[in-house]
Amino acid sequence: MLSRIACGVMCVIFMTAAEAQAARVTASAMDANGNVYVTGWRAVVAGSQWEISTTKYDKNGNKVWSHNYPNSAAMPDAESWGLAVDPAGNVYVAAHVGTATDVDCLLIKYPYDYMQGDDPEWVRTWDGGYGHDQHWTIAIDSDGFIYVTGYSMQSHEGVLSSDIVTMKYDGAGNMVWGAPALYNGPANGGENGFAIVVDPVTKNVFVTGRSRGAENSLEIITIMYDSGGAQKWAQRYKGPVATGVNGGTSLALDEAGAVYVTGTSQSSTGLDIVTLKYDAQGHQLWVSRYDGPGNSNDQPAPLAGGTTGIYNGNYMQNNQGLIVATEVLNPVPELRYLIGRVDALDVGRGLRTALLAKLNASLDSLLSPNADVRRNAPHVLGAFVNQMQALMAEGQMPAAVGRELTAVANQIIKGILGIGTTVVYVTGQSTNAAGNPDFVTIKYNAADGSPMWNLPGQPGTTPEKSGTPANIALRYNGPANSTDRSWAIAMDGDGNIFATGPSMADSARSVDFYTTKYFVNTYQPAVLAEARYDGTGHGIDQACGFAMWRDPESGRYYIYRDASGKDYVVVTGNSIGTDTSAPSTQDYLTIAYDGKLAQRWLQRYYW
Ligand SMILES: [Ca+2]
Ligand SMILES: [Ca+2]
Ligand SMILES: [Ca+2]
Ligand SMILES: [Ca+2]
Repeated sequence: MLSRIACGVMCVIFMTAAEAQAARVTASAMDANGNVYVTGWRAVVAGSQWEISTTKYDKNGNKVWSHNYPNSAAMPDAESWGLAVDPAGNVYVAAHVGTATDVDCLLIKYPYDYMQGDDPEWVRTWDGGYGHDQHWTIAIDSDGFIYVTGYSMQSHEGVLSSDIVTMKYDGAGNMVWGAPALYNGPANGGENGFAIVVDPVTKNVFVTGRSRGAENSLEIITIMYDSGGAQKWAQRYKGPVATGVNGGTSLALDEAGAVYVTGTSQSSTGLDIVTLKYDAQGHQLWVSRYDGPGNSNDQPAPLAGGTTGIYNGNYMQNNQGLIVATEVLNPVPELRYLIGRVDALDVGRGLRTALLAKLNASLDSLLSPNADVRRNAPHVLGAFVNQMQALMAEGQMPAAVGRELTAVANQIIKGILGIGTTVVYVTGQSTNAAGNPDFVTIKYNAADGSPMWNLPGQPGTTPEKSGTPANIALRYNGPANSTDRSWAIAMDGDGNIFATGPSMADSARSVDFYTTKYFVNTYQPAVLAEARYDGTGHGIDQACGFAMWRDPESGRYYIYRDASGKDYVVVTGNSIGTDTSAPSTQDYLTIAYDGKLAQRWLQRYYW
């Protein structure tokens, strides 16, 4: 048996036989020289034996090496789920290996100078002693320590259920914490760790995932361990439905050590995308829910809704659904945007004229060639803020409008002064008014969780409804008005955002890779470039994530940019090739695009 999400004794999700024949890309990364590493797993014998396959390409797309593990009939169940490269170029693959009744956590190290035909430098397995144990994902720090999380079956009061299991290894393969950290929830039910990050300064470790709650709900669980593996806090979020399905899927840290989590959360009308902020001490600072225009299912990437019938975990690259960044707003175009908003306000003409006079005076100051005049721009804009607040206090300005426009003006003032704002980007899929899922990307202010975009009248949205303004999100509904799912988000060195995932094209080519680039540091974001890829078999082609480079200082992941300034937007996923006989129904596909999403190279890996 293969590829399960254990969520306790009550639910274990298994793949269908048809899926079991296929291969899956599950993780990828890039090193400091632009080399690309891709891992996944494939059927050796259709339906009964699988092995892990990991490949290195150089930045021009030439295959450097490939290694399969273990190709053993005695251990027929081997699947990888995470890949990370340390600053020295050593490559680690997080996985599981075993039999239908007992798989164990597996970690493989390929050294930086690994050559085709070599054995891995080391292989470590860990057996919790009660059946299935597996790593879902991996993180790395600048000192070369490796962190993995996943689940481990454990015995609680004589009943077996899964706990979150988190481990720290050094580069020599020693388990640093002595024993893995296990988290068991209050219900002695099923727990899963889906994403992990490490604070680059404190080396505190953050894990998010899913945990069974007291009312049989599935809840978002977020845990912090210190650098020695001691659990410092664990916070749960169960959402508005008592027995709801919730799960954390991605997380990231800001420079103050606060942690942001995105996940799936059930509401009375389906699933919502939920984003949470906790400070470093574990206090929940805000929660922001997104319910799309279809008022139905909305989920961040990757999907973790195992009990809802829309589980797509086999296609995921873990922890690619959320980005935290610090940005400085460009004040001139944003001030023009604010002028347009105020000009459209339904207030008295005299009042509108007075507000616009302050904004236009501020814009004139900003554009002045005289430095002394330019310095006056924030003060004039401050007078606008003061007048807005007075109008709100007097009841002459609707509070929601006044608050939003005041927030915009304050952001522009920060932009003029060169002060950065920490923001959060979340991507996923969201049901539109026609009832099918679209790509969705949302930007929040990290200070309070308020949305930062305004996109009225975009295709696929409905008028603003209570709770979620429809116009806060960038959406993409593909040409078939069918299924489009954003499964990963990435940022380049200029702060532009990329999203990728599967998108339905038409009946002749089915689902394609769809990748898009957005200009985002603005109140009205725009599409900069798009790319669609149909495989050679013209079947289902599913992009599952980006191969990204980890900045060793910040610990954050970015689109790779080489020394000459060229971007490498590398997308990996699964694609139907021309050989459709089992077990080779699907190929690994890796595409490298340039910064304009023109294809640099493409590698199809099949057997
Ligand atoms: Ca085991
Ligand atoms: Ca919803
Ligand atoms: Ca759609
Ligand atoms: Ca296709």
